[in-house]
Amino acid sequence: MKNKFVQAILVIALGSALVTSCKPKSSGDAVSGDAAEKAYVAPGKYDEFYNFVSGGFSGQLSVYGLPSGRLFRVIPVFSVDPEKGWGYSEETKPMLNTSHGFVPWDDLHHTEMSQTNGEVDGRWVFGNANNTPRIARIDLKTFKTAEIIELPNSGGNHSSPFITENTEYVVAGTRFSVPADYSNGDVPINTYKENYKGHISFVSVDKKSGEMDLAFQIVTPGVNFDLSHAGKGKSHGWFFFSCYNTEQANTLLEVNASQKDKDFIMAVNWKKAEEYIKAGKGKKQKVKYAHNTWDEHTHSAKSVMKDEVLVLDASELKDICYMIPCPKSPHGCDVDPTGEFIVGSGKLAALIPVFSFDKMQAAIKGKKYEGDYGGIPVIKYEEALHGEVQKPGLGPLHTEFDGKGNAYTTFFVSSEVVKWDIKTLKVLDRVATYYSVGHLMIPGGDSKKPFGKYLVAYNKITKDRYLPTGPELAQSAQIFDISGDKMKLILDFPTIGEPHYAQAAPADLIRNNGQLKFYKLEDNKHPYAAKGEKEAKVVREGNKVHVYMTSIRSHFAPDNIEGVFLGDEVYFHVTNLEQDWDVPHGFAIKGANNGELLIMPGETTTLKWVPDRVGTFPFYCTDFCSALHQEMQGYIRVSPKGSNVPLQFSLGTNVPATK
Ligand code: RUQ
Ligand code: CUA
Repeated sequence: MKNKFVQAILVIALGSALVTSCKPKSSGDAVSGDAAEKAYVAPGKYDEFYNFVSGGFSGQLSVYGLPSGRLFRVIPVFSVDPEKGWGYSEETKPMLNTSHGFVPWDDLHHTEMSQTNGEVDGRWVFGNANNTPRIARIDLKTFKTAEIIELPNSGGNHSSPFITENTEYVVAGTRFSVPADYSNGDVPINTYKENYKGHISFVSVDKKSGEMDLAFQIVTPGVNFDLSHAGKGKSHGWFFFSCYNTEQANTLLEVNASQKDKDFIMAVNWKKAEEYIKAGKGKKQKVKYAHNTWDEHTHSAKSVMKDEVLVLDASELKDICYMIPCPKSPHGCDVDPTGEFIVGSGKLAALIPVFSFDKMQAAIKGKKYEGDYGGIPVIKYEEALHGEVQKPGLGPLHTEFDGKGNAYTTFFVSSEVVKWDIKTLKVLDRVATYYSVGHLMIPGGDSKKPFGKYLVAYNKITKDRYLPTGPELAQSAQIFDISGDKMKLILDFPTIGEPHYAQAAPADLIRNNGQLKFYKLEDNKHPYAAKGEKEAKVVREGNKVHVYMTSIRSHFAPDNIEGVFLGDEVYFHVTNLEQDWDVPHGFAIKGANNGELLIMPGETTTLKWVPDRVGTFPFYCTDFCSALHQEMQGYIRVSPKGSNVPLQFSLGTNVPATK
């Protein structure tokens, strides 16, 4: 064992010398003459692909065009967003509700698009919240977060949100094993081995509506689940999770969780798990988690607290989980388009193991085990192994596929992307990234049908690549043309937040898939909607004042309001009466400490305003909507409590003056 480790270090040292010596001095050297042309999308022309890129610690998702790298939109997911009023309007606040209360900001790592028959179908993108474990579904008809479900029994929801080939499930594995929510968590930390458990969650997705439901969880020994991918084709029905810290350390993991030569990839037979659930083998456990849904008709979110989950025990039901040894602290866990090959990227390994689904099945049949891990059978390494990619680079993290038999793996330490042949395991090409690449993405590159053509590397460090911006520098993406034998760098562009995983789909698949242009006013079921200026009014209920307001180019109705008193809570329910594409109105009122609103055509959105002083306060539209946008304004008068100013409102006429 020792010898092997020394050998590995030698390989690493040698590899690193090789890699650094052949790194080009600057990007200029690496870009070929026709690169600019390949990434050039002429003004007024559309990109070929939509690219959905995780914002990491920004909690958001950004939408770029490929190959231009142009940024189209940032979608708030696990975040409030002042650009969209998300998390500021009364209607959107429940989307960010959790069993811990309102969480305005989380860490979104991975994105995954919905699939049909293993192919990207352009309906939804899913994203994970790492910190307070949640999964979000973003609707690609509206580019809006439509649903968020919290995951109990989890911590650091990292191996998520990966999906099965017909989007039957979106799956999540806990990064931190913790005492289950349904057990006593008040235990000494050094009792990790006895008391800490892993849970992986299977969240079902309704075929039509996309609505998610926590179908069941599987409890496993305490380890860190890192990443995962579903089987496809022949391996449909299985899910693969990389795990590290199989040492079960609870302190100084950088040393203590790097002891073993091999950790595991856990293979889960989820079809079998489904059978056990049907047979009533799931235990109902008391937990607490939020399920938040957005309603397109009320233009409002609702948050429901759930209190139960079905849990299957992997150590009791011997044929749902199997461990495959995998060197060494594996991170990425990627399945090739045929579903036969499973690639484990050991962060500390000097090779990449590639496992064979067929061999793994034969090993299970023949019981070729080397014992068990916490009651889960451990398949012998060689019995599941297709082969190893030798000397690929340093610090492999993630792998994607081009659908032509090639795999592309990122190397964080040696800062490169390496192309290799899945069958022969021969390295075919390598290209430097600037710098320290994490994830990579090929459009459809984790599906059955990759679109190939481009590869995007998402880099953690940019150092000298852009104009500096103080202590924090831009993160970046780099686009490579992979249509030929050699990868060619064609463009760099900065990203928002820290990019982790990304997805991409042909533009037409999303653009021509019933994308919404505006909300139909007649379908608006918001309880405070005013669907025409005649319905505009102001209603007092105790100390609550509800303003049913409309906006249309270029005025609000009403635009003069009197009879509001100090101590009142004022709710501006603003309905945008426009029925045309790309005509939002905004709403802002002086002193509001809850941000502003942006209201889409046909939508009703509410800003809560609690005046803190007597006086007259202007409000105005914040979105440049017409030539008379600057005229789109109004006033509200706030009088002392108990004053005799009657409640009045108007537009275009003067209400009788009250002193
Ligand atoms: S993890 S590098 Cu969440 Cu690889 Cu991003
Ligand atoms: Cu409405 Cu500017």
